[in-house]
Amino acid sequence: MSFFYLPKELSDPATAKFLVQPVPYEGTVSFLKGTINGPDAIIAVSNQVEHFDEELLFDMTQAGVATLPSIPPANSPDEQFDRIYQTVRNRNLFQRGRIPIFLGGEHSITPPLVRVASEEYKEISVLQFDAHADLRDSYTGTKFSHGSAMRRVLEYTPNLVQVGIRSFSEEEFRDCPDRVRQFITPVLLDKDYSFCLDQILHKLTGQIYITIDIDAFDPAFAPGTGTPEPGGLSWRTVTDILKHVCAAKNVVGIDIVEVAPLGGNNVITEFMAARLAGKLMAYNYNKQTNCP
Ligand SMILES: [Mn+2]
Repeated sequence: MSFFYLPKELSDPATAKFLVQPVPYEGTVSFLKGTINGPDAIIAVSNQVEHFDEELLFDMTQAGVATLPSIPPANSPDEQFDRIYQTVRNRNLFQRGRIPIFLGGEHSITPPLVRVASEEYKEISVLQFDAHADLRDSYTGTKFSHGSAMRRVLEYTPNLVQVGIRSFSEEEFRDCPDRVRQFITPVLLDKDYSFCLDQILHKLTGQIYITIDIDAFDPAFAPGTGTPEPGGLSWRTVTDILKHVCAAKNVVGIDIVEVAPLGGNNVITEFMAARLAGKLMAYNYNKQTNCP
């Protein structure tokens, strides 16, 4: 199945601007399972998402959207890291002029992706949307845990901007005081949105990688995730930030992680993830903040 169920001429990996790469994985999940089913569920509902962007008023699939074969889950967290790193390098997914969109899977898929991006592009920044800081040095016995994802990312770039954070441990607070001070929390966004937006744009370098943990959203909007945290972001806040960031920066890669489908008729979370992928295509294909 291909994202948006597009015809061959619009979904050719040789020419498409956007490369959708499924990464089903839940090797280190600490609470509710299901992220291994995330990519298939997101692609399954993508058939119901309009290609015509309602803000920018054009069809984002004109640029081409290819869907690549899944990276199969490995047996251990360190094998998984190597497998993602090698596959993404071999498939040359971080090519200039093209944007890979990785669908997770748990958040531990992000560090090997940022590693490849940091080798391809100098001075990249990472923009993270998440409820959790993910800055523990290790979690549940592995350095490659979803709870350590951003701590590993810092090994490839010091430029990390964290938005939506509302849950972190004493260790994360103590060991990373500078970064804790830089959290763009949901409360801060409510209080002074334009200040937050300026801070985000100011702290990011020109080339950015975007990682979106679906639990950054309020669980009312995204209930299908492993560790739902109250007090989260809204669709309109996240998409407005993304619209400004994509207009001002060069986005080199994107991941959307931690979607754990609830099953049955509740497709809210995977539908939002599919819609978010489409929005990111639109914002990166046609860069503008002033919409008609
Ligand atoms: Mn999270």
